Amino acid sequence: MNKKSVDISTKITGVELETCIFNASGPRDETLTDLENLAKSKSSAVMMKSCTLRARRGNPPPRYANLEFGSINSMGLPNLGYRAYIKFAKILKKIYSKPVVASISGMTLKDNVVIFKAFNDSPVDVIEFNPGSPNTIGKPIVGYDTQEMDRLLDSVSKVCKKPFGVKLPAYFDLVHFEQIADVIKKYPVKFVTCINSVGNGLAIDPYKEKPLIKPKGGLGGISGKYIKFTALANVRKFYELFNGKIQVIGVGGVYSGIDAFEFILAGASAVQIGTAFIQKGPKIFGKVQNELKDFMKQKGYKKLSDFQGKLKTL
Ligand code: RRO
Repeated sequence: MNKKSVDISTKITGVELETCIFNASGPRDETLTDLENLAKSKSSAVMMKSCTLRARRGNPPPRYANLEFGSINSMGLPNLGYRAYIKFAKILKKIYSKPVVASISGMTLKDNVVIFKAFNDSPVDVIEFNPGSPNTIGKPIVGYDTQEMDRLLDSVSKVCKKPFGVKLPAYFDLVHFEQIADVIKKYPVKFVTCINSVGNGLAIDPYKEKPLIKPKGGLGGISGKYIKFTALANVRKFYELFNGKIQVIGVGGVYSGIDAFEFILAGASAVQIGTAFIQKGPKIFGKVQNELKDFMKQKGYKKLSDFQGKLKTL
């Protein structure tokens, strides 16, 4: 069996992806140049930066730092405003053949409704709703408030005509998985993406005796290898709770094909790459895809469904 005969294609909300590996919303996906670079890379979709009603400059720098095993950020949702991403999607769809995913992160319920409506008339294939950045100053993480999530999903479900999913923060308590899954199940949510960065970590430079990033006294979202195990647990729990009715996309600390394999084994239908894309550049997508194919080949697996969700018990 050569590598070609190993198929790592997938479908998200019925949209076909040549491989199950693409970029996470956030890193290097804010400008048209960024997005064209993603379209030219081996990322199997072009995921765009979370957008708001109006353009935002985000938090003051330094607002991102690489760490030994990942990163910390408090970008504060810098983006060009949703109209720019509708324009970019049109350009991308004209020139490149890849699925384009919009990420919507309105600051209020009303903003989200306006933005979702506007994307109905855009060529984006899928929408990932990001209701909870950990870094907007003065705002709690929405994903931790089930009532607010319910209100938001109710409103956007009523207006959205595209297939959409929800990007979730990390949960750490089994009761919280069940509570949020029960809310999500009420709506036509097609997938959840687990997980956003783990909010409000603090990285310190011991020599300067200062935090590494400036906003919020140094508190920011932790990503990369530090959060892989939390991400895997979140993928697994939601995979079990949704029973195949809602897909799960995994993200958090994917640097290798074996990382991706673990996410799919836990139940993910696709895997996104965030911090590793910042740190390694676009070559990370091909590297993870090739390593995943090699590992599957070693195991005698030919397609993702041979092992997806089939984590064994001890
Ligand atoms: O822009 C950000 O600060 C940001 C967002 Br919107 C998010 O969803 N997750 C994150 O770690 N940073």
